[in-house]
Amino acid sequence: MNLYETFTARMRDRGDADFITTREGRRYRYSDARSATARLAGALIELGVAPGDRVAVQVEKSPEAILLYLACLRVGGIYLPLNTGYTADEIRYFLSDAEPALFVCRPTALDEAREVARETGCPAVETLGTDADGSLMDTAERATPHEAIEPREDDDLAAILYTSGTTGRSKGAMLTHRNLGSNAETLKEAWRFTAEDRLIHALPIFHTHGLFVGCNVTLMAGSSMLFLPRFDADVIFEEMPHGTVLMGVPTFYTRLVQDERLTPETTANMRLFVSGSAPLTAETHQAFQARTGHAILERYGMTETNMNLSNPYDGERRAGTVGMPLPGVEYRITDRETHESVPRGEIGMLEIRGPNVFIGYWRMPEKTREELLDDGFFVTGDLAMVDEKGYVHIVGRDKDLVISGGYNVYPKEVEQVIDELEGVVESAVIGVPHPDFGEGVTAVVVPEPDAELSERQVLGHLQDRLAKYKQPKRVFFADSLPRNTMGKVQKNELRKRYQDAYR
Ligand code: MLC
Ligand code: AMP
Repeated sequence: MNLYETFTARMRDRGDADFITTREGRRYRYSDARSATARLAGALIELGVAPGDRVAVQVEKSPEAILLYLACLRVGGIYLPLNTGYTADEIRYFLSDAEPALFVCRPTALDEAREVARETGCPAVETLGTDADGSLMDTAERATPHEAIEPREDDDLAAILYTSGTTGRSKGAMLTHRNLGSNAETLKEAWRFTAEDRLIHALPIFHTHGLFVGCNVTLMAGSSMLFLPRFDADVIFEEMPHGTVLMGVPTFYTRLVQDERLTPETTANMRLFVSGSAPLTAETHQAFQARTGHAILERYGMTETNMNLSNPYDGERRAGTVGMPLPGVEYRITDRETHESVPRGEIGMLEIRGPNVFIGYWRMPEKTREELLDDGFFVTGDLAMVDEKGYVHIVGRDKDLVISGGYNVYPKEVEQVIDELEGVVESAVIGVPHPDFGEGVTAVVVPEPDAELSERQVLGHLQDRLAKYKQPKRVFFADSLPRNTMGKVQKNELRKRYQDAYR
């Protein structure tokens, strides 16, 4: 069934209730959202989007961007959101790989977007601004509203989300209507979402966390969301008395606990704080609880799988753990080579199976086979162990990945760009403890003997090539990189060497 059809039932029930509001006084009731979505669906059809077509979207956060996502579902399109931090170089790859029928960009980026679209053969480019403006909105205004909902099978694609790969090439995770619908329904129940809830939404809406966890759960429950352009502690404190739930990456919580305004009184109206996308330290969990009486609910997910494990709503939320499998989700902790389960309490590879697990990487059958096993389990690349009470601990990663402020950065991708710079022999990119972002992207560069390379030059070279969050916070120089007997760079050694870089 088309996921939009499931949402429509909620929209009908909720009629005049708020769906999305903003601090600037913008307001979409559920009934407004339905009609705006029909107009946007009419525009998509007029622009040539047919069922199964990809719609690539790189726009700033706005209520209309969510309506566009819904309109895309409605016409049977495949929504492809892109981080606003991606550079033209990065976008070129996504468009050439996904071959969208339409690219929706920011009004200020139109010239660049047209150029990239021309190079990659994308037939249509429209704009969407943050004030219900842009050419897409103009087209929607004129278009005949499209009231029908395109029939879809459970396994038809609803979205493709790109996630960087260890080889440096991003992979498009193919998510179906069933994947998104089942997870939203499960989370609504598990976290007790109701029509009374008001989510303070401060995450970006181009990744799983802000888009699917935040918005799909809201839609499933018929709740409302306050849409904030970004995380800003001052605004969060102003809004908590009017909100009930906050979803954030650990950086949200480390910033909040440093703020003296965090008290039982300022959080009294809130019923739930959820954390995910990166590890929340036990210290932050405990400090938050001591200051507010609220135990943050930590959960674990991935682009490929939506949400898998969650601490309980009722019962102990154990600091430093990601809880237990959500209903319908299975996990096992295995030996990396054999995929046999390891004895309880031992560390192994975390594998996940369930209706939430994606169906593969877009046009990458081999990559898909490596990570999605024949028996349906997905190999996450995360190392885990289960404790005596059945709570799962994520203890490390078997993949070369840095998570900075909840954004994934694959070192390989950054290293490849650094290595192109003249005077560089080779480089290694690592994550080391960072007080704000959890891990700080850090580069270690080996220059040619007579090259005069500076940190500034290396960063300057990356400036227009990689999104800001992927750029190293520091660049160090070394005569050589430590290697094991197989010739592999020993990143553990480097992480130890630079562990105090941000302290
Ligand atoms: C911003 N900067 C970052 C950064 N965010 N650098 C590294 N890592 C980040 N995450 C840059 C800015 O460009 C700026 O550079 C400088 O760092 C300081 O910025 P800031 O003003 O302090 O950042 P802010 O806007 O407050 O953003 C920080 C943040 C944000 C943590 C609030 O990054 C954020 O909202 N992250 C959420 C990511 C997310 O949604 N992840 C979910 C993925 S889905 P300069 O030089 O210009 O000053 C997923 C699955 C799952 O993982 O399980 O959920
Ligand atoms: P992404 O590919 O952006 O979806 O990021 C998924 C990765 O984020 C997972 O594979 C984990 O490494 C990490 N992650 C998500 N939630 C948690 C969590 N609660 N604790 C530790 N790591 C997490």
